[in-house]
Amino acid sequence: MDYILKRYGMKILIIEDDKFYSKNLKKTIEYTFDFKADIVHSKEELEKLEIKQYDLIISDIFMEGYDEKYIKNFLIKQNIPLILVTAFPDKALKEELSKLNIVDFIVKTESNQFSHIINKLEILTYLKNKSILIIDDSKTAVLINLKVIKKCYPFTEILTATDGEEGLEKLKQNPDIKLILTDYEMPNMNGMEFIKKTRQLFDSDEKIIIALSSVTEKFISSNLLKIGANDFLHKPFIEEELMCRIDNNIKNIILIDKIKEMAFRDSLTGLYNRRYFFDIAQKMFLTSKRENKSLSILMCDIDYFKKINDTYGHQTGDFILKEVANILKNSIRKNDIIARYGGEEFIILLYDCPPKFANLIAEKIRKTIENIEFEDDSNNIIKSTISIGISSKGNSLEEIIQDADKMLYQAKKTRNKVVISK
Ligand code: GH3
Ligand code: MG
Ligand code: MG
Ligand code: MG
Repeated sequence: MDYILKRYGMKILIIEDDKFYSKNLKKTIEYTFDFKADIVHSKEELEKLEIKQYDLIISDIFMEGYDEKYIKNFLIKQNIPLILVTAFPDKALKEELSKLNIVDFIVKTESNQFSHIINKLEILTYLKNKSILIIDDSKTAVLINLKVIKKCYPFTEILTATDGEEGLEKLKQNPDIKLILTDYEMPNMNGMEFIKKTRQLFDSDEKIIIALSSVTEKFISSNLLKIGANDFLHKPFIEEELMCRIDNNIKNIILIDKIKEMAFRDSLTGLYNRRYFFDIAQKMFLTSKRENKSLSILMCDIDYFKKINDTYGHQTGDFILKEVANILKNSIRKNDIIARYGGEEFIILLYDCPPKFANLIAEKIRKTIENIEFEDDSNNIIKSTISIGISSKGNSLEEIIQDADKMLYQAKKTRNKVVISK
């Protein structure tokens, strides 16, 4: 779910003779992603360039003194993932190009001219550092799928399995798997069983399953979809159709992830919001009881924050909130959770952390904030402090939070202070 915050840098080369179009495409790509894009306008410029530095090429097919033969002879040999853009798609050209090692072939349209390219880049980026699992008992079928995926998703790792049992094993061992292509008829565990078992572990927005089968038996496709496949494709299929189905499913997941981000996170600080905190904190509380692990709650409140707003303005107030949020986030471990509890209040759950150790962490946070000088856009140097209440006592999460809140109230009597429940 963190992918939206973590864009991966890529270096892109745009080959395009239309100067206006290419300039706008470069701007749109660099604005949308954390990518760097360079442009070349001619074959001569291109051949002078160190092409190996690019991760991806987006190229027009027809340019002055440069045609599709050139693509075959020069661009393909570079072995860099290549997206072709053209205003004139025709069947012969498409068939010719489909034999070549090209990621995708995008049609330039009048309206929304970059949306197809941006969409494609978003999909490729999403699948970067993720894996695709292919499950099929037929070696030939695996090879066909492998070829399409290698070509169309060049930044994604591919895993294979020969039946549902092995597929399930691979799925458990590799948390990076995001998409699964599974055959239906297989020995040991067939596609239907595999999907059923997978859905007991993962929702359809966690792992995308596309079922593939040549079986003509009635209701197989609808049964596979009903048991939990996200999509179904009848074999044999054309390569481009498989790619389109994968793209569509990934596009849906990207949207769902964006909605989740909006629902779970505070937009100013990027931390979880209060509602989501309660969701996961409740689960962690129950786990801590079961595993007999200690758990501490820290209630943190910035001191005299209203004064910062009144003195330097609301914008500077926002800036301080973000900076403090970062300090807090960087002070905790991976298994801990932090959320924005209210205006200038933050809540932290320290998992498997006895009160004594929680006290050390809170003191460290308090000192860090006390010693830091924040500098805003108008070069004002601002100092701030924070008060923290800690508790591990209570029969429910709510009781612990209430107790931590009481301790915060105590701390607020002097401010810049940590008070722990005794
Ligand atoms: P104390 O030391 O007692 O905690 O005093 P305080 O001024 O920090 O606390 P108080 O509750 O009186 O004021 C909190 C202020 O935080 C008031 C509110 O306008 C401000 N605030 C809340 N949310 C935001 C925000 O998102 N951005 C900014 N800039 N200010 C915010
Ligand atoms: Mg089979
Ligand atoms: Mg407050
Ligand atoms: Mg305050």
